[in-house]
Amino acid sequence: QPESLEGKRRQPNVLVTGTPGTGKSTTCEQIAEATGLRYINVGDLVKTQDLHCGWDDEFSCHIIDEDKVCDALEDQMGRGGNIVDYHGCDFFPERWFDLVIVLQTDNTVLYERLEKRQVGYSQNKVTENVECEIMHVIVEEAMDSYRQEIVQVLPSNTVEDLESNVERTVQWYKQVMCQVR
Ligand code: DAT
Repeated sequence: QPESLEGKRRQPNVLVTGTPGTGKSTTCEQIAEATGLRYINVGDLVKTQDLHCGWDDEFSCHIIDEDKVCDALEDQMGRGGNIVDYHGCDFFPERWFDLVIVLQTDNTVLYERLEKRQVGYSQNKVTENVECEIMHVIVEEAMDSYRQEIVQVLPSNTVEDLESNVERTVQWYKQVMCQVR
């Protein structure tokens, strides 16, 4: 547990990362609801604020402009009180986050979730994402980018997992807020 928050923040910032389909947005929404943390979906932000630098034909998606994203979020992150959702984590400033959660899903479960996803989610993308999960790409990225003490790798296979992940994060938040006050 951090004894004080980085910089001048009066509330913590939490990052929830993981392969697409592991449950980041569902988890973030529930934590935001219970804590009052502001939910920031970086993928949506890239679209609504045009924070991209081109189009990737192979995967039919925008190529994120990481510098623009960091500039757009800097002030807000400096104030604290945010929960950030993105399927990558190596380009955010390390100092932004007090807790980094990496969600993990068994590949058969993940495959089914991604197959069910919005029409137009190509087979290419489903396979790519399941492989990303099997290779532990995001877990390793998080381990390489943040202090081990603040990284929590949590299973997200079942509704019980979801509830438990939300509950433990809400408890962490309450404890941090007691220490800050
Ligand atoms: P992400 O934001 O990581 O792409 P999501 O929150 O949109 O993922 O979840 C993908 C789908 O899986 C969605 O229909 C909700 C469901 N889901 C998420 N976490 C789950 C869990 N722990 N158990 C069962 N279903 C889950």
